[in-house]
Amino acid sequence: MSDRRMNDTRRAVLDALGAGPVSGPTLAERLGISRTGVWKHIDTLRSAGFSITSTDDGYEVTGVPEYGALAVGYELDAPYDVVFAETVESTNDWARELASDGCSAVIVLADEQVGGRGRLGREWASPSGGIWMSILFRPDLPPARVPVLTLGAGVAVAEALASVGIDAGIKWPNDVIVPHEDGYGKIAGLLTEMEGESNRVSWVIIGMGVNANIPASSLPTGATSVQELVGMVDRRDLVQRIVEAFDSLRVGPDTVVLDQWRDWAVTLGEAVRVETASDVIVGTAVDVSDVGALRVETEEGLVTVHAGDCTHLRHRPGT
Ligand code: BT5
Repeated sequence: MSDRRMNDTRRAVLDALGAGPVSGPTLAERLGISRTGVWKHIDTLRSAGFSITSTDDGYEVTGVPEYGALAVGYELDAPYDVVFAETVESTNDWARELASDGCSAVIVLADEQVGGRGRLGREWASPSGGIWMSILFRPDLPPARVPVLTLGAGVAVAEALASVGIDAGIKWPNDVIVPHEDGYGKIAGLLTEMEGESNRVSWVIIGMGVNANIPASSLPTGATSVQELVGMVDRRDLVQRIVEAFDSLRVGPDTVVLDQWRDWAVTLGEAVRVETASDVIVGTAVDVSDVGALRVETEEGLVTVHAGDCTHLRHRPGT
């Protein structure tokens, strides 16, 4: 059996187990494999960290591994394959390789990145314990609408962080931050990459870096982490929440994404300074446009900014 078919069958075994206890013969019949084949898959899943007990009603999952491809894929309510490695250069780079191999709908995860990237080639610190994830998919969209996907990803991350008790907000365009009295800490960042032609995207990769189970002392100044704020979390649960929330936003109307983004945004209403490739814009951020651009009220009138680095003038990072 090819590795791919073997993996597909293993996932099918897990899917069947996720629905409740199921007997060996039923599994064998459903999946079109022998009873020895079922037993081998169960054995492999046990070696991968799943606790599977044999009850009178059949096999039952009683424990899931802490993290990894099978753990995240188990009971994930979104249509993605999951791949995982302990250490990679960058999950976005790995996702790009998968995209050039023709793959789609893949979640790429790593425990540690040694060449994590931010925007404009900046370094992204990615020690072990974080959520370093790239979601690869092929939406039927013009490139102009891709920035709205980034906003949706920010909403998904902020919502997931709220579920563990973190009061996060989104700083346009791609930072998830935790405001405090006289500044803010950056807890997550997003890096969206795409390939396509003027009217249609070929693939999109949304890179998400969430400082999860990492002490703030291992992160750059101005950064904070889940561990620092609320203690260690279940990364599997957090990843599943992020992916499920992101996926339901991305298949829905842009207006819903934009409205939810407005609810999470801490940039709107703030005095901001936005550095673009060619300009510096200072004023009050008043809204986002229907393609996710920031509208800034300046002394010269309303300016729409599509890309740039935004600083909130009242709250500076790490201060
Ligand atoms: C970002 O860039 O915020 C995008 C970060 C995306 C990281 C993910 S992890 C999975 C995927 N694979 C990758 O290789 N990347 C993506 P930007 O807005 O340019 O912010 C970068 C700046 O944030 C740096 O210059 C530092 O000042 C700061 N920084 C670096 N590492 C950080 C961290 N772990 N937490 C908070 N801030 C950090």
